[in-house]
Amino acid sequence: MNAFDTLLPRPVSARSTGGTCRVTDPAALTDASTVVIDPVALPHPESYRLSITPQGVQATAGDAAGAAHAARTLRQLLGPDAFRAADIHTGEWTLPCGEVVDHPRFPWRGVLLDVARTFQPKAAVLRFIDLMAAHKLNVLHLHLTDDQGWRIEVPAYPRLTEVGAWRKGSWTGRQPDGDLTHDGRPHGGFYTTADLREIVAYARARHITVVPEVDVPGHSQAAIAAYPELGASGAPVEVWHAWGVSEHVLAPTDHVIDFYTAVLDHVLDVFDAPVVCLGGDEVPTKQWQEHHADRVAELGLDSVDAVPGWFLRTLGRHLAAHGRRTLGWDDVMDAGDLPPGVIVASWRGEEAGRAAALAGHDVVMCPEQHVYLDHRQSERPDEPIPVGYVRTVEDVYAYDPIPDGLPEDAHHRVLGAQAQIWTEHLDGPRRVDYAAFPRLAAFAEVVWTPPERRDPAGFVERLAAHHLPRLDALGVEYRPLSGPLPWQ
Ligand code: TNX
Repeated sequence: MNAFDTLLPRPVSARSTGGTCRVTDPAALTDASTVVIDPVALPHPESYRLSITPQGVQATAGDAAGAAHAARTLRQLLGPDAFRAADIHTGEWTLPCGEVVDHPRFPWRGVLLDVARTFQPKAAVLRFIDLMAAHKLNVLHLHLTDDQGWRIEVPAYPRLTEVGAWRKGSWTGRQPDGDLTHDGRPHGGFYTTADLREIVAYARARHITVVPEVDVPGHSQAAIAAYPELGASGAPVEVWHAWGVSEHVLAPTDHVIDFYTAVLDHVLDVFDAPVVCLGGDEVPTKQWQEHHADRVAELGLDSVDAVPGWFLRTLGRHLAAHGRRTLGWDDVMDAGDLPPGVIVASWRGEEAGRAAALAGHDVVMCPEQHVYLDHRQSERPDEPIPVGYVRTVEDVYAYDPIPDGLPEDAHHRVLGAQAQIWTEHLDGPRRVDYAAFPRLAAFAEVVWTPPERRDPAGFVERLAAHHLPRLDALGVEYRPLSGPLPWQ
C-alpha cells in the first residue's frame, strides 16, 4: 500500500515517488490560502493537484473549494498528530513524496443533522462542520423544525421558540432503556439569529453549504403548539414528546401561507443556500378530511391527498421568486404536479429517485435502507441504539448513489447523496459521534471516489490503520470496529 492509499476519501489518482519531504511549518502547509488557483489547468469543480518532492510541495487547485481539499489531503498525509488541537508532535514533520490528482464524483455530498428531535448545541454543530470538512463533505442539511421542537428564532413570531423549542417529556428522569416510542426527558433549545448566521458563515468558510429545512405541512406540531391557529384542528396542543408522526398538521389556509411566507423570508435572510427544504414527508390527511373538506374543494384540489403538493407549490413559488430552489422528501412525488425545479430527496428507497430523475427532476439519494445513520450497526443485543435496518460500515461503503437501472443519459440528474442522522435516539453529541463515525467516512468515499477506485477490503484496512487514529486525535467517539461497545 503506498502512502497515498491511506487517504479517505480515496483520490482519483495518487502515486508514490519515494522519499519524504521535510515540513517546517505544518500549519502554513494546511492553510488553503497557500494553494495556487489555476482553473484552466484544473477545470473540474473542486479539483486539486499535489506534487510533493524532497524540495517541497506544489499545490494547485481549480477553485477555492479545491484549494481547501488540497490542504485537507496534506493534513491527512502529515499523520494523526496533525489533527490534534495542540502540537504535541515529537520529531520532524514529513510528507511522503508523490503526485495526487483529485476531484469529487458528485457535487452534493450531504449530511442531514436532525437538531429538532435532539437539540445540538451551537458548539457541537460547529465541531460537526469541521468533521464534515475533514471528510470533504459539502452540504449540511439542518432539520430545524418538527413535531418535537422548533429550533430557529424568528423575531416576528417569538412564541415559535418561547413555546415551540421546549418539550416537557412524558415523565421526569432518564428515559428507561428499551422505550423507543417516547422521549422521557424534558428537552429544548434553539439557535438565535446570530447563532445561525455564525453557523452559516463558519460552514461557508469551509466550503460547506447549510441547507435549512422548515418541514410543512406535517411534522409541525411544535409550531402549532406555539400558534394553535396554524393547526388544522384548531385545538391547542403541546410540543410532542412521542416519536413517530403526529396527526396534527397545518391548516390549508391563507393565514398559514402568510405566516410561513414570513418565516421563510427570515430563513432566506439568514441562510445563503441556493436550496431550502420544505419537507413534505409523512403527512396524515385525517384532520383535513374532518375540518377542511370545503377549503380543499375551493382550492380546486381533487382530494386531501393533494394538499401537501399545494403547500409545496405555493411556498416553493415564494422561494423561486427569491432565486432559491425547493428540496422536498420523495413523498412530494405522490401528489403529482411537481414543479420542474423541485429537487427530490429519495428516502423511501431508490425507486422514487429513479422515477424523479426520469421525470427530469434533480435528485439527492438518501435511501433509508443504506444511508440512515441513526439505524443500528449490528444485531448484537448490546448494540446501544437498536432501531431500523442493520447498516455496518461495510454496508455503507457498498452503496452506490446511482439508482439501479437508471439510464446513463439521466445520471446527471443525481446530484449526489446524503447521509441522515435523525436524533430521536441520539440524545446528544456523544451518541451522534457513535452513530456517524466511522460510517460517515465510508459515505464520504461513496460520494467522492470514482466507482472503479472503490475497494472494500482496502477501505477497512485504511480505516483501521490510518483513519481511526485521525478520529482519535480529533476526539471523535466513534463506534469501535470490534470489542466492547460504550453505553452497555
Ligand atoms: C423517517 S426520512 C423520517 C424522520 C425520522 C426517521 C427515523 C423522513 C423524511 N422522515 O422523520 O426521524 O424516519 O429514521
